[in-house]
Amino acid sequence: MEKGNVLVVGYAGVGKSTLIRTVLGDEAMKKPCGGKTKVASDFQVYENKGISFRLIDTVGLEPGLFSEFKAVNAVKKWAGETIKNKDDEHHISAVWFCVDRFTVKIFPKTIDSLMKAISMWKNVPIIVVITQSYKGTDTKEAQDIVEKAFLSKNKYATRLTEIVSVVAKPYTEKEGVIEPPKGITELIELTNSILPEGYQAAEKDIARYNLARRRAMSHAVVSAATLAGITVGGGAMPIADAMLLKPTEALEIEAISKIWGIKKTKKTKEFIDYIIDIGTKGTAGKMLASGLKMIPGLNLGAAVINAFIAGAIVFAMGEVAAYIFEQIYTGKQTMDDVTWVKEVLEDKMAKPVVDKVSEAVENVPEEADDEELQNIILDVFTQKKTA
Ligand SMILES: Nc1nc2c(ncn2[C@@H]2O[C@H](COP(=O)(O)OP(=O)(O)OP(=O)(O)O)[C@@H](O)[C@H]2O)c(=O)[nH]1
Ligand SMILES: [Mg+2]
Repeated sequence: MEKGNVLVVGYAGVGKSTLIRTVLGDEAMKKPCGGKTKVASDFQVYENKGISFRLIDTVGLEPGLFSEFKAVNAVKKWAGETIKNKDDEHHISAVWFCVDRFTVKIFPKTIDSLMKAISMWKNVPIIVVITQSYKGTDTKEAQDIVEKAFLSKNKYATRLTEIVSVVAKPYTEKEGVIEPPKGITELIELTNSILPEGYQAAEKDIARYNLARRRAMSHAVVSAATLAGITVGGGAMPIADAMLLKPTEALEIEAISKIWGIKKTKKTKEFIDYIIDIGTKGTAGKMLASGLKMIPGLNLGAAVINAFIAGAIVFAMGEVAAYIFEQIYTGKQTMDDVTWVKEVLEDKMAKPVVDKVSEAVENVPEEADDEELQNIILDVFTQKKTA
């Protein structure tokens, strides 16, 4: 299948590589694809076979140096070679210009040099991506600044396709509130829609791809929450008191619900509370507690073990919540009937936690720090059973 190429540019540290990783997935980042051309260190080309465009990650420079945008010049060469060869594998179909909440302030001053840097691609549509658009940052103001800058010159105005605000990676606030990724599936749909016809993926393929992205973004939230759970568990006894993890789980599940487009209403709040209740003091929570207590030789006095168990519980709770929201998102289940939720929590949360903890607990190093515990948990839960 022919693919479009999207050139991703922006100043150093605004979040280009982080965004690309979330859009294409961890797997895609392991092996850049340069085609036949030797890829320069100033830029890398990545792809995921599930989506209709490649992303070209460039090394950002400090603001003010756009006229010497080395990486873009390297991409120019890469693209230019094949124009001569009449091969449009290296054709640039769109530009994502990334700015964050700091660099957006100088955007009006730098737009000329930006446009000059990409002047080789005259009619290529531009999407401005406002990265790291966390809660509390004035997204509207940032978008206005960008829009005004483009409207200031006629020849720029026609190039701006859209301004999209994103969070590419979960962002944990001081109070433990996790802000989930946002704007990613919209950016993917939008980019696909502006590719030349014939490159565009069908709607159902985009939907399938975005479903996988939502899963991956949920998983990223679960990883962040697991780390928070480990911290809580290191200072307390999660088996003796399942309620200790309730706040962490509530923040985790709320963040995941946003990824699946679950609106914040009274009904959804009750639904989330129900999940937490079943998983803590309800049937699944009880199964979990008694199962853990029966694991032979489990030293519940050790802080590292408690931290491990707490992390495992938060991990499994999050994965199950992601599964539950996916069922609702895809229309396979509803929030009206909740008996299925109870079963899912028993089968996919309580049982696996007991199994995995009994399987892995012996190998938890006594001096493991929180990050090590997090990695062990991610490993044991994502491992396929060998038996
Ligand atoms: N939590 C969170 N961190 C982010 C996000 N975007 C970027 N960051 C962080 O910001 C830092 C810079 O991000 P990069 O993706 O490396 O930025 P870049 O634009 O590729 O930078 P250069 O390659 O130097 O041009 C990293 O520490 C990222 O983890 C985001 O959406 N959420
Ligand atoms: Mg980078």
